[in-house]
Formats: sequence, C-alpha cells, structure tokens
Amino acid sequence: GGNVYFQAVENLDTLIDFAGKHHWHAQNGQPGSGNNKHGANGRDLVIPVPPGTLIYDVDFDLLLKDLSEVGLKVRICRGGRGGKGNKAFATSTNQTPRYAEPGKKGQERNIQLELKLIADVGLVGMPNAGKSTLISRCSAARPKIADYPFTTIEPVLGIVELSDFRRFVMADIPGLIEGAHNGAGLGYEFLKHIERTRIIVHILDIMPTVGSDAVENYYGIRHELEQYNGRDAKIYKVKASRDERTFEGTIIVDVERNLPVFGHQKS
Ligand SMILES: Nc1nc2c(ncn2[C@@H]2O[C@H](COP(=O)(O)OP(=O)(O)OP(=O)(O)O)[C@@H](O)[C@H]2O)c(=O)[nH]1
Ligand SMILES: [Mg+2]
Repeated sequence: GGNVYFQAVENLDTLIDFAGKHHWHAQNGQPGSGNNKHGANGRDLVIPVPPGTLIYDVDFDLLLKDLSEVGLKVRICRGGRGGKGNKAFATSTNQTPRYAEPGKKGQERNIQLELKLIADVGLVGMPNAGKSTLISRCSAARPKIADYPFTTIEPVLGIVELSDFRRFVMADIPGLIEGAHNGAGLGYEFLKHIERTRIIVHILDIMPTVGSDAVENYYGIRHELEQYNGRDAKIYKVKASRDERTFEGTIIVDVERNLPVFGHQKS
C-alpha cells in the first residue's frame, strides 16, 4: 500500500480542516497474482498542513516532526509491502503454484497535530483592541472585525508588502485575557502562536470600555506574555488604537506618561 505523509505547504494557515477526528489511509496495494505478478503499489497519500505544524504520535507521546518550513515532509505510516507473485512460491515439484500472496497490512498510527504559527510579527492585545483592523489595513488578510470581544477565534496570517519588495508575515492572534498563561479563555492555545514570532506588537486600546483601564490592560497583557515564556518585554511595542484625537487630551497624556514605550499614533 501507499505511505502516508504530512507536508507543510504554502497558503494554509490554520488546522481548522483537521478539527475533530479524522481517518486517512493511502491507497491499498494490489495483491500479487499469477503470471509472476507482484502486486501493484498503492499511491502515497500526502496530507497538506500549514507550515509550523508539529506532528505527534499520541500513543508514544512523541514529537515526530516539526514541519517548520514549507516543503518539509514526514512519513507517518509506511504502506504494507505488496503481495508476492506466484513465482515466489515455486518449488522443485510445483513450478507454477496457484498461490500468490496478498499484500501485507500497512502501519497504523494515532497522530495529533499542533500548530505554532510561523510569522515575523505577532499582534497581541485584549479582545476588541483593534488587532484584526490593523492586519486588514496593512495586508490582504480580511479577518472579521466587530465591536465585541473574541471576534477572532482562529489566528490569521497576512503578508505585509513593503515598498522595496521586502515582505513579512504578520499574525493576528485572538484576544488575550487575564490568566491566559494558565489557560484562561483560550489563552494557551493563542499564546503558543507567538512563541515563534520575531516581534510582538501589542495593540492597546487607549479608550477601553468603561470599567477597564488602558494602563492596567497594558501591564496585564505584558504579564501574560512574561508568565507564558518570559519573553523580553523590551521588544513589545505599543500602538494606540481608536480615535485618540477625539478625546480631550487628558486620557492620552495619562496613558503616555504611564507607558514605558510608545509607538506611533494613528494620524
Ligand atoms: N475608532 C477606532 N476604532 C477602531 C480602531 N481599531 C479598531 N476599531 C474598532 O474596534 C472594534 C474591534 O476591532 P477588531 O479589529 O475586531 O478588534 P480585535 O482586537 O481583532 O478583537 P478580537 O478579535 O475580538 O480580539 C471594531 O468595531 C473596529 O472597527 C481604531 O483605531 N479606531
Ligand atoms: Mg480580531
């Protein structure tokens, strides 16, 4: 029978098609037959996954492969050997046996997929801060944007083209909430996506909803990131979002004074 592979391909950025349980098998090989025919090989099955997918063997709790780049491929199951043709069973007394071997059974395995996105820049922030809005303005990605928290429930990748033909990949990550590093919300699921981004951009709403404070939110998100994997806080940038200018000075000044780094404001 055929082998089963996973391969990282371009243009896939979620494992959404793999939600729940799936069962794949490669084409069966053909049994051997008379006329000294060895059974035909089954075709291989190659299952495309997004780059950044980690392939685990569930039963052995073992990482088989980190498909961290487009093109990388891992064989997870070997197909069974084809059946031998009748000649293989010939003896001195029986030159043309009427027996040919059926194919051998292929390998079976329980596999789990985990995605850790590969991006240059990861956008983090509280739910509803404006992350999806930003990625939709600077890339062709069109995640849903709405005025309520947890609009984005799956990470989204966008390619940002720069004027000199350089480009980088930006990841819009679902909103983080307090306790995310312990799994609050879908925290852990989301945080793992920024493990491999080179830069983390923190989107901060400086006029958050009543009962929420911008400076507290800023430190809250930083705390989650630090607790999660202790990434250097210095690389965080802050972008103020919302209609900053419409507010009478005080809030902005207050936020600016209380934040260590301040990126550019919306013009
Ligand atoms: N006025 C103003 N509104 C903004 C700005 N950025 C985003 N919004 C609005 O804020 C709301 C939330 O924006 P999203 O981009 O969906 O926020 P998000 O951070 O992706 O939210 P989640 O996916 O829920 O985590 C939407 O109604 C946007 O139109 C901004 O810079 N100024
Ligand atoms: Mg969003």
